[in-house]
Amino acid sequence: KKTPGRGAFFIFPISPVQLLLPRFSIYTKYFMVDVILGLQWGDEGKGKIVDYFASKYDIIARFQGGPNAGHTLYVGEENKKVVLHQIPSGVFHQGTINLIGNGVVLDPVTLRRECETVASFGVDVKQNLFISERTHVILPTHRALDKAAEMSKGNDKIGSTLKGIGPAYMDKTGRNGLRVGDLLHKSFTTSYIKLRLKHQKLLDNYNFNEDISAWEEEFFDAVEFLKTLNIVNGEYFINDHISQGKKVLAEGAQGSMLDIDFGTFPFVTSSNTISSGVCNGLGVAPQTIGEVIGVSKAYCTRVGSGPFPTELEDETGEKLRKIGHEFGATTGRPRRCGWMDLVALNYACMLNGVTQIVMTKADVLDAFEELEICTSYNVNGKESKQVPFQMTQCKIEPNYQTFKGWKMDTTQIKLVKDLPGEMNTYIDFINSNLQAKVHYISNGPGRDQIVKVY
Ligand code: 2SA
Ligand code: MG
Repeated sequence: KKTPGRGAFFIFPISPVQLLLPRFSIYTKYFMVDVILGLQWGDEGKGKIVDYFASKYDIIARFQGGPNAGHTLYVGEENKKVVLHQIPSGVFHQGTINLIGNGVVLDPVTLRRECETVASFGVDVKQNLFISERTHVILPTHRALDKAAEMSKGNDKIGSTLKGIGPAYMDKTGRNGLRVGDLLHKSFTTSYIKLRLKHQKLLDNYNFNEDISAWEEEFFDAVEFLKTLNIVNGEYFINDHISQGKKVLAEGAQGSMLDIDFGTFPFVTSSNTISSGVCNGLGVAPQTIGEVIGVSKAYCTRVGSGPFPTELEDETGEKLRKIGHEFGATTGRPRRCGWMDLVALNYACMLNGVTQIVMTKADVLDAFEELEICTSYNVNGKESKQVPFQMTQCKIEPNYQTFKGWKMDTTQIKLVKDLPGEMNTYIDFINSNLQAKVHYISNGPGRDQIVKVY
């Protein structure tokens, strides 16, 4: 399989280091893992981009997040829409291995449902899906706790997807959680009851008294199903494949601005969404990481609460939402919309070590007379090009540069030379103000609607 090169060496079919070092030695581990991740607040269109690149890779692996993700793909001749939450987006590619890594939190109920969906397209998950035994399991009480915690926060709620993500990661770092490997043990029911009791006390504190027995019944059925899948030691599994010269694509979920450490805390998700999360979430060493492909929309969206400096709470925002079909793929919630934010994007490029950018939904801007790009913030009245520590407690006003819209349908364009001049100006400006360059432009949801810039 072809190996995309690294950074400035994109013209080489494989990276120079790999040319110099013998394959099938331990050195093949260099640059064997490329990463695709979101540079904004999620929903950048990562699913389509992973699907686009998937055939170049042997393994597609999820390294963080859980059923809060919603990766939309269009499958088969009829372009049927499928939204994946737990299964990596390479699942429809024949011969590709899909790995759910240890950094993920896994809801057996969602997984089972999704396995049934992909099976209806003729995909045999017993052949191409592998799950790390170290992956933490989302229990019904985690979902209940997520709901109870959000309800207790009132107006300060995070706007979580209510999938139990936060509580499951809390049990991981709190050293209480149950892992997929534990499901196979006789003692699982005892451990489950013990943890459930702990959760019940917390739920009582929240005065949460919804009956979750139906969720539990579904959960235990799904656990039986999960036990029939390929449960592996993920870190040996992936490293063995890497040392056999296999290429891995790590698929990020959510986005860099939702990272637990660097996002707009506390309005973030509970995992490391940035490229460093790949090492922890799969058990691969830093020098295995090659290309870091950052996906960014040509504008910005955010679902859930929290700071969003370039948000447009007006007709223009409404127009972006309508044309861009900006509604959550998991929860159906309307997404907040706004202009491209170079301060946040540069921050994400820095944190991830992005080597190429894919700009998605460029065609959504086709209908706009004028476009704005945020080039700096006024933070409490002082101009800054940095993302501040506490975005919620300071006044942030974006400074914009205005661009002329291209006002034409770009959805059928295949070659960079056919892009409208105004779009080139828009992209050139972004390129000259970012630490990474736009290598691809996605101009529609279809598999073939992508223009290679470099
Ligand atoms: P959580 O559920 O604890 O991870 O929520 C915490 C915050 O993270 C945001 N979040 C997301 N933002 C965008 N897209 C996500 N996935 C779905 C999608 C979301 C949906 O693809 O559309 O359908 O609503 C995602 N997952 C988590 C969330 O909004 C909170 O702000
Ligand atoms: Mg999404």
